[in-house]
Amino acid sequence: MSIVLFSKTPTQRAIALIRGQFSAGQPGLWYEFGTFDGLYQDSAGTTPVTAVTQPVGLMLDKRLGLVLGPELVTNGDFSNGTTGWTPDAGATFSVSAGVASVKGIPGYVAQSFATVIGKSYRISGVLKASPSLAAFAGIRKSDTATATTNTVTIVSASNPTATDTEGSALVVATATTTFIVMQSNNNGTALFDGITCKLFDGNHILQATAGARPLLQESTFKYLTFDGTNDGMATGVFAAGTLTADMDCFIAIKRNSSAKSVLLSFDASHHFGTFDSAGGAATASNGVGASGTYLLDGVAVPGGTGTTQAQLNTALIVSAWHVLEVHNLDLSAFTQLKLSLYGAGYFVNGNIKDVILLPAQSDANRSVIRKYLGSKVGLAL
Ligand SMILES: [Ca+2]
Ligand SMILES: [Ca+2]
Repeated sequence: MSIVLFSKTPTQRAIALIRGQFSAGQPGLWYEFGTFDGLYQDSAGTTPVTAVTQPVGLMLDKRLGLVLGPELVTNGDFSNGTTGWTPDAGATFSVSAGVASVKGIPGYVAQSFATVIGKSYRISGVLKASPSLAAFAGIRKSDTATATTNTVTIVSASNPTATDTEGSALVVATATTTFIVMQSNNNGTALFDGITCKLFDGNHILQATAGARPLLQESTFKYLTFDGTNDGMATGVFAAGTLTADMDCFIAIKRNSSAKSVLLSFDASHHFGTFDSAGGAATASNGVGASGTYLLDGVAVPGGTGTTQAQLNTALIVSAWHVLEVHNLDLSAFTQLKLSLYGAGYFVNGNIKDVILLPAQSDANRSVIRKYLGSKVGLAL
């Protein structure tokens, strides 16, 4: 009998450290793409990324472990008849053999539950093969029982007669009460089953416009390429204070041109990671507290707490990978985080690898995270 002791590699130790910093649900985000895991071509999370050169419409925040929460829908499998579901005045609603039937001109049958604005939820459902034609039938997320506000279609068809169709989408809650609505138009009878909704917590980041999605590329390692024209992504809107007043951000980046750009922003007056050769005395962090300090590959960028856009531009040499750090950011006023979406003239022309935003760390921890990101882009830091 022998005992084998496994010692962790530096990468394993770094991943364990990062996970540990989020183990109690701490604020921040962690976009990590050593694999295709957590990347989707569309913004609803329907089509996974399966090859390099594909667009990335949704990138999941891995900081909370990508764990689904408990089921929020009552009787979504209709095993308990019509329990939990409420038809509007125009709907004929019944359940038979565990399948819901909705008819109307139009008819709506809804269920609501509490949600947190800005948090992401995974909603799925099946539009069953149905007995009669309908101009539209589907399952939708909405802020109202008749699907009038902030509506997202999970699955739908115009003539749902032939086959079962399953739909699934990641949606961001836009109200404290969210409705799931089964709808059938034009007096068609539509059949539904298997409706579920679970919290999928994290600051997932997305781009709804196909032409503005970064592309996944690979050269030794995987990274995202932003075209400098319109590519960028944004999280859902969350409450101020969700991100806190003392945070550190780590990004591996390789610029493909010296064009001015903004890495991360909330609005015109709240941004950081801003580099611009003509930026003069304008600070590289704007509206995010006075104490943010920049390091590049572990070396302080000149300017101290007042690093300017021109100083950051000079430090971030084009066509080379760097690990950029910003320490002690005050992000408490942010209600959204945009990656390369500050606006016209400021899109990132370059490659971005992992992004980690977390509560401010000790210098020892910062060193571990820096070396980890560096190792992923071929830098020995
Ligand atoms: Ca059923
Ligand atoms: Ca583009």
